[in-house]
Amino acid sequence: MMTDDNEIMENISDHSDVEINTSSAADVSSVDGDYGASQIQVLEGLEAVRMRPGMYIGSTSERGLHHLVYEVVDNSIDEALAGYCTDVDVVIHEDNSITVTDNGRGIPVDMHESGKPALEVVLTVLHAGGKFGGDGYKVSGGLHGVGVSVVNALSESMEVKVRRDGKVHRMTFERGVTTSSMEVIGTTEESGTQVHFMPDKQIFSVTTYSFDTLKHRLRELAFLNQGITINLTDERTNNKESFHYDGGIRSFVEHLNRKKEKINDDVIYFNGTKDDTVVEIAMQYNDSYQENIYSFVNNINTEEGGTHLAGFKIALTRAANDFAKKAGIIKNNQQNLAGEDVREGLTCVISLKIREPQFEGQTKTKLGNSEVRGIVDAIVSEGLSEYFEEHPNETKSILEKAINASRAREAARRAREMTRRKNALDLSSSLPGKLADCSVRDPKLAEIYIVEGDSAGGSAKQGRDRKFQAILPLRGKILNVEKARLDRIYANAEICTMITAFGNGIGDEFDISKSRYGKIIIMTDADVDGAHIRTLLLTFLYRHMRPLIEQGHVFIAQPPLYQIKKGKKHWYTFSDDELNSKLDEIGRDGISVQRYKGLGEMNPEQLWETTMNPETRTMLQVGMEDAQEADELFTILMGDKVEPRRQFIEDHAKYVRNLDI
Ligand code: 0RA
Repeated sequence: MMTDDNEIMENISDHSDVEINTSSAADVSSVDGDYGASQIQVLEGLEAVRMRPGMYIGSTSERGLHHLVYEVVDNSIDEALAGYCTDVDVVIHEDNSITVTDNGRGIPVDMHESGKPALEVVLTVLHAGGKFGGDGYKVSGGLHGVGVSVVNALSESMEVKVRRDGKVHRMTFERGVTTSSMEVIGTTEESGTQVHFMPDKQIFSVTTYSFDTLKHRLRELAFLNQGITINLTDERTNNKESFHYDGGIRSFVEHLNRKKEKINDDVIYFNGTKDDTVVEIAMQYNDSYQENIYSFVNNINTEEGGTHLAGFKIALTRAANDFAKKAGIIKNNQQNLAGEDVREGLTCVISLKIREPQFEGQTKTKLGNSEVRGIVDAIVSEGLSEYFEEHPNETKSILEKAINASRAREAARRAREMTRRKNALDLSSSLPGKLADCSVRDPKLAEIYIVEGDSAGGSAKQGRDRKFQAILPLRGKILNVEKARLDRIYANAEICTMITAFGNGIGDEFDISKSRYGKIIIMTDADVDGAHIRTLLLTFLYRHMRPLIEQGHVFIAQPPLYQIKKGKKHWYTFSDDELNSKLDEIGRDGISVQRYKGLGEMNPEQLWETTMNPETRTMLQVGMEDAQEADELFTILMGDKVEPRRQFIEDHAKYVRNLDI
């Protein structure tokens, strides 16, 4: 381990000069040693972390496991923000332990008033980190706000090496308890901290690190902290990534838009500081109809928005209208552009560094500081009006797009009103005629099958349990909403049918409490056309009824591919592999195998038995772990290639077997 660690250390400290001091008498105090009062208190502190790890790192599953790495890296980023650190290395070792190395100042090693080295206090006392630091911007202590001592408490073993004051210091721990006190193991001219830890298998239900998960967050951190270099190495696979962006969040926006057709070629960027609040904004329009705004406060993704986002939106809408009027692009008697018009096709990253963030909301990712709204508003107003003045061509394209969006919004409103009026006049048509509804009215119990084609619809209607299963057959392919604005969406019969059947409305009017069904189950043929229709449906749900997916209401039915018959017995299999292994289990004599080409080939009983009966069916539940990636994928998905689509559905849906048992 020593050699490995030093090698890593050397990667970032070019002239390191480590002397291993083999003669130093290591003062190893074991767990069984005697404690002073303060030591007992320390143990109690970290014991609390081990008793209720979820309270400190959110969860003990995959998320929490990865959070350990972020917690350490956040401390390195703090050093970078304070101007002392340029490089951070993260290594996933073969045994799924982690090493984080930085070239910051190093955790302080001088004696603390408690008579222990500061290093030991930082690693063994909850929330001790802050006591030693200056008063700069801090990102550590962010979302869960816990510090490296929590990582220590939740690690089977931890080894920390600190280069500071000309020496290399070392300390080791097990489950938060000191196993060897601080010793000097060499001299150095560099500074920095290296933490090696093995997550505790007694605590975590998952102990395998995901390269992609770490990669995603570390890349994001490199975008958000311009100039820093973050290296990620996976020794299990020899995978390596290095992130360094001189463009900071400008590069972030370029990255997010890399697969899109741009409206303004160069990313719009401005920044400003007021009352210690540092604001940075990068934005670029693309030709899609989606709005993608990511906001961060002290590197934390404020998914629930907050005052900074509100300030940005107000300023953008106002600046766009002011300029459009001044330039005569909209006349004084014409309606103003709405916020959503000006945000159509916008990709934007807002990043704030602030001294005392107040996080609110369900997931504590909503910024509450009220003074921030005005600060962001002022900086955006000034930055944008300057940009508009200086870039007339780009501004013209951006405003033209907003005006088109505004026209489409008007047309959609008229279409919506027409639909409403029609429904009000003709009560019998308030639910679509093609819908075979269920009798139960409790949405928790009710489910709706969206079925491809009238013939499969017929089998499903006969095979279902009409008490709680509704069937809605769709004819042909639905509109690709990725390439359409709301006005065209409202004009599409298949989509209107679904909107009415689901009961929620769409877009801004979407209301999850109006759901008529607790489960929306997409049932299409197991062929290319079926996959396409399924993707179109998922795209529609993702773009316009996202909470249904986020809250786990959307499922994909899994009809079998084969029926195997032998005498009076029969079996179903869902893949070629399963077919072959089944045939190896039961033998191939006197066997007949039927391959289903479509749902329509199954009779109602078979469809019920294999695909619809909650006791026996298998379904995929559609989940959205990461909005950024999902958005990108939905863009890719609507291309012409079938394979990435299939892969997407496999990656983003998890199997749920016999759901209701
Ligand atoms: C306490 C105080 C200071 C820095 C750190 C902790 C620190 C912790 C970690 C964890 C990983 N890398 C780290 N780098 C620094 C402030 C140091 C000072 O004021 O000199």
